[in-house]
Amino acid sequence: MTYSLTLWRNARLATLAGSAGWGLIEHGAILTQGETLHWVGAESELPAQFTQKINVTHDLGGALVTPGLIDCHTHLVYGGHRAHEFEMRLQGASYLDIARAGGGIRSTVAATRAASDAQLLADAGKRLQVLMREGVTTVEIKSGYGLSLEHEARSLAVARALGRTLPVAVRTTYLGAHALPPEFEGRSDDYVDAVCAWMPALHAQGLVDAVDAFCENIGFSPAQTRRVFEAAARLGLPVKLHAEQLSDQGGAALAAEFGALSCDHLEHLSEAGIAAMARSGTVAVLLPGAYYFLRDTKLPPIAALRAAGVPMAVASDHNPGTSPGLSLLLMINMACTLFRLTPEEAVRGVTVHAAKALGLSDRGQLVAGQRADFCVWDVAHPNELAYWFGTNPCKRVIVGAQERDL
Ligand code: DI6
Ligand code: FE
Repeated sequence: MTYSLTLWRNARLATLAGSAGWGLIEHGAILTQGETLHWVGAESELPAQFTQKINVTHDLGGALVTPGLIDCHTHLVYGGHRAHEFEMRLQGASYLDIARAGGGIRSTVAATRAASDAQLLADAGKRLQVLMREGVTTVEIKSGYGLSLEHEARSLAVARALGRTLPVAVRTTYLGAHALPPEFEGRSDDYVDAVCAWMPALHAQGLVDAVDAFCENIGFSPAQTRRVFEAAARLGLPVKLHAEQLSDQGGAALAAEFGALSCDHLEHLSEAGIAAMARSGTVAVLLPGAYYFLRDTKLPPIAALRAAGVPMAVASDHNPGTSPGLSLLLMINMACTLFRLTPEEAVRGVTVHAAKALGLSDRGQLVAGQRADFCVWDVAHPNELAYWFGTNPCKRVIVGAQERDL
């Protein structure tokens, strides 16, 4: 026997194989080898040559199995919180007013810089474990609350440490161009120079999988964003963008020009932006948590994105200012209720399309050759993942073919 296999049998599989449909397989089974899916199909069709190689068998009791969930846009590493700003907004202050008055992202930057490494790691770890209990097996974590070389490196290192110490895959994104730190007040072009200058050092330390920016009137201009993208391109790093969240800056078209993995938020996305994203194969990452928490009324152009064939992902955007939630399942529900995605689109949005938004082709579907990351659910049909909210039907999570504690 040259290799051994593990059998996970007696399941209803929602494979999400192919480009549409749930890919349902009744009385399904999965064979894993090492960390990989070796074979996926109906149990009755299990190839005979594999059966003698099976050394462990798990009975999943007829439960629904989906690919592991992927949260492709989070800001999990930060100090403090902003509950007081939430109260101010409830009394009529706007997110923009608070940001312009020096609150907002800047107040979290101060709290992040003041926090110890151990505190940042402990707080982010606690948050990540909440996401994991709902079936998240891959998570993207952005920096962007450090805004100096030292503190951006620290935030990214905390994200990497989480990936080493918890049974979850972590992808890091350098978001130095998130806000202007106070020491650069009135010198935003100098700050963009610094963001670009820090990038090679962060990359050399293995801290950066992708580069992001906040292209917005309270963030960075398209010209400044372009310079950040050029620096990323020089290092061969993929880019993504916080684009057209509060206004249309033409950020999506700019990102598409750089072959961006994703453009995220997109409430104010134009027709031209959609066309550019369709041409470059850029994923639209929808963030209903931020839309909800800001009580936004401008919907992202879902029907036009769908018509243009732009893949849509859904993510938590967890951050202390605009989306303090830690439930990807709730985001699936909100993507349907608020943005009118179908349940299948929303679930594809946290699996196949979320993987694509991270540039990962080895996960997101239950297909032979992909990573053996999957969830076992206490529901009968995958459309229920979009239907129930405020409850967690996740029963078991398997990462790299290893069952992890919930
Ligand atoms: N857009 C967002 O929604 C978050 N960052 C961004 O660029 C908000 C971050 C915050 O308010 O702390
Ligand atoms: Fe964000």
